Amino acid sequence: MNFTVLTLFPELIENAMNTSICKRAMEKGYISLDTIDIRDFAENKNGRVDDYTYGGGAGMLMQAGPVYSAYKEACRRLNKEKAYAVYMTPQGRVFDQRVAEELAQHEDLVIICGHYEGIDERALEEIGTDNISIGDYVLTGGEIASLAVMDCVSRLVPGVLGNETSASDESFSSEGLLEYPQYTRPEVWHDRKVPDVLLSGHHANIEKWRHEQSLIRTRERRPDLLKED
Ligand code: 6GU
Repeated sequence: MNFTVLTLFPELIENAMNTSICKRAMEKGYISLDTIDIRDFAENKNGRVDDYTYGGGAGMLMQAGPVYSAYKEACRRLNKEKAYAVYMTPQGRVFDQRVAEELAQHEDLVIICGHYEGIDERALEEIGTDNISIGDYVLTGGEIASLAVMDCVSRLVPGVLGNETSASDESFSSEGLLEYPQYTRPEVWHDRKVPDVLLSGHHANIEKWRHEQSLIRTRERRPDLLKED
């Protein structure tokens, strides 16, 4: 999986991705990250990439030219005529595990992070972006949202997690249930004991208990997940 992020804050993206599992995945070559600073494609001498909106109203908009030039540069680096592009916007389809699995099928993802009040619509139309939101709230820019998407997609790339079962066992697995509670040593902590069944060594009973706990937990915390879709 090759991520290319178009952003005004390339350092934020690089720093966040150079941590933990994503860092190791890059070192091992399972994923790669390239950032393109949209400001490098400013069409004036002072490096501005925003301007007032036609029709008036508050706030500035990112201009079509610099965003489109940055996208073409991404395509050039990827040796592709048209690379799959995702625009991070609260107006997009809401990101979930299913969208993550879909995005993980692409070899290259160009992720566009907007700022100010957004991006001139013509650039987005010309590129033909897939529009993605990470939830119904508003962030100041697409960068933090892009990091959530890249982190989530990365752990679906074969090899990244090492242990192949751990991605599918977790919350939002194919069964759509939350994960069961887990425990590690010590056996007793603050007078709280690890459930006996987990110490029994009886694997069928352990599996049954875990499935029951998943159901209880989902019913309590996310009853919406139990509704048929
Ligand atoms: Cl993708 N971008 C911004 N700016 N705000 C958001 C978002 C994205 N998803 C939820 N809120």
